[in-house]
This record gives sequence, C-alpha cells and structure tokens, in this order.
Amino acid sequence: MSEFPAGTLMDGKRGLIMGVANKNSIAWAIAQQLAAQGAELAFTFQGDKLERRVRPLAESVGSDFLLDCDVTDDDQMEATFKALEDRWGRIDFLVHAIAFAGKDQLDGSFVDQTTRDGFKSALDISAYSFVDAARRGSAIMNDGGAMVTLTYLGSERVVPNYNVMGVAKAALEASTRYIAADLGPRGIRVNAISAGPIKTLAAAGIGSGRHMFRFNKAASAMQDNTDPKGVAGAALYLLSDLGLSCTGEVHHVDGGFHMIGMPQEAPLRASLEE
Ligand code: NAD
Ligand code: 0WE
Repeated sequence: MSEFPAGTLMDGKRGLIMGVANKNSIAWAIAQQLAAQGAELAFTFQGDKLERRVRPLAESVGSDFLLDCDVTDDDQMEATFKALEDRWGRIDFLVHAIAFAGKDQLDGSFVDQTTRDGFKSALDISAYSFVDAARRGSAIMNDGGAMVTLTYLGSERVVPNYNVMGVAKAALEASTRYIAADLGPRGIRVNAISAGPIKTLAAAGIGSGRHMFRFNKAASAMQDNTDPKGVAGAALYLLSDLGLSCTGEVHHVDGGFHMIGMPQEAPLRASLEE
C-alpha cells in the first residue's frame, strides 16, 4: 500500500502530527514516512470540515487518535495536549506544519499591504503556534525526543507576494533556535525543514503560482521541483535517532534552489518563454 518502504527506525515512538489538511499536505507525507518506520501517530485537524479528510488518512496508517485544534484557541491547545497525556502519558516527537496569512496580505507590495491585524494573525498562527506547541509538547515529551517545523526560503530572501509570511517564517526559524537551546539539556532536538515550493492547498491559488513552479524548477541545481518524499525523508532523519546531535538547524530540501547564485541560462530562458 504505502509508497514508503517498511523499517524500524521509529519503533516504540509516539508523536503528534499538526497540519494535515488532505493527501497533498506535507504533514501527510511525513506521517506516512514515520508510520512506515513503526511510529504511532496522533493527528490534529482544523475544524469539522477537515476532519472528514483527515480521519480516513489517519485510519490508513492505523491511527484513530484525532484532535480538533485551531492553534489560535488556547482552550483547544490545552485540550489537545491533555488528551495526549491522558491516552499516552508521554510523547517522543512533534511535527508542526501550520501556516496562515490573510489572502489580502499575500499580494502586491509588502509595505503597503501589511496591516497590523494581518501581521499579528500571520505571526500568531505561523510562528507563535510552534512556541506554544513546543512548550506544551515538551512538558509531556520523553528526554531524547524531537520536534520539526516547516519553513520556506521567503524568510531569508524576498519572494514576490510571500510578504508577511516571509516575516513569520523568519520568526519561526529564530524561535526554532531559541526552543532548541532551551530543550537541548534534555536531549530534545528542535529543527526546521525549509522546503521548496510544493503543490499543496497552502500553495494553491497563489497569484504567481505557475511562474513560481516553473522558475524554481529551472533555477534549482536539480532542475526539478521539490518532491514531498524528500521532505518526509528529512523529517524521518531529524525525528529519529539518525538525527542525534543535530539541533537548531534549518535544513533545506529544495533541489538546491537556495544555494544557486545565478541560474543556468538555457533552462531559465525556456521557463520564461513557456
Ligand atoms: P496544507 O494546506 O496542506 O497545510 C497547512 C495546514 O495549516 C493545514 O492543515 C491547515 O489546516 C493548517 N492551519 C492553518 N491555520 C490553522 C489554525 N489556525 N489552526 C490549526 N491549523 C491551521 O499546506 P502545506 O504546504 O503542507 O503546509 C504545511 C507547512 O509547510 C506550512 O508551515 C507551510 O508554510 C510549509 N511549507 C510549504 C511549502 C509549499 O510550497 N507547499 C514550502 C515550504 C514550507
Ligand atoms: O508557506 C507557504 C504558504 C502559506 C500560506 C498560504 C496561503 C494561501 C491561502 C499562508 N496563508 C495562506 N492564506 C490563504 O488565504 N508556502 C511556502 C507556499 C507558498 O505560498 C506563497 C509562495 C509559496 C512558495 C505565496 C506567495 C508566493 C510564494
């Protein structure tokens, strides 16, 4: 069934996956990879509408442990981690794959478009939610556990229209380092994966989508778009004992797009003419 070959790297480990919306979600690729290696999983979903999508996916990896959790709601966050503690006692890992900014914030000029409320909400949902989940999660996490969050290059460099999300991802990456320092003495490792553009719900409907995927393919070292399986593999490394001693890192999985200084001429021309 699974496209991920079976293994034993996560045998005996339990953890929470936050951010599955549907089968295209990056969190779902990660969940399948972890389950194939023996992990026992719990899932949060955002609201009743998404439960209908997430429940069958969870069941396909042997999980009936689903929790409704909007990360802006303190009561739901409290209830989520209480439910984990009640059922499992302790957890071993946490995956955070959540981001949101108002649609009006992700278009045109950053300086003109970014409102106080838009800024607050994007930073709350996309960055503070990891700090909150890390605090609550670490309270019930075994020493030697691990956490991973998902970020994007728009934190380090300007990407048209990514706007306030880039600022939120910069805060998320800095938070990753501060959390990693706090939890380091307990052997808990905290890392971020910086993925290249992937066709998910969160990447759908972005104005310049077609251009972005073509450009990323043409300008990356591997001349291809990012495969979510590579992101899942990186998450497995970081969340298993393969990742020992790696913490506070932002690991790029983007076909080498981030390290190119100037793209090859021929594929770039072709991508612009398409
Ligand atoms: P996705 O739409 O499948 O996942 C985003 C998730 O965020 C959804 O499950 C949604 O329910 C959840 N979410 C949004 N607001 C929430 C809230 N208030 N409370 C609880 N959950 C909330 O898209 P994805 O691309 O898989 O995104 C997962 C992560 O990967 C995000 O952090 C995103 O920024 C990051 N990322 C995506 C790409 C890409 O190109 N798709 C690239 C790099 C990083
Ligand atoms: O992090 C993301 C997307 C996050 C996201 C997406 C949406 C779309 C729908 C956050 N909030 C919203 N709000 C909505 O209303 N990515 C890394 C994917 C992405 O989104 C972009 C990108 C890339 C890449 C937006 C503009 C430019 C590039």
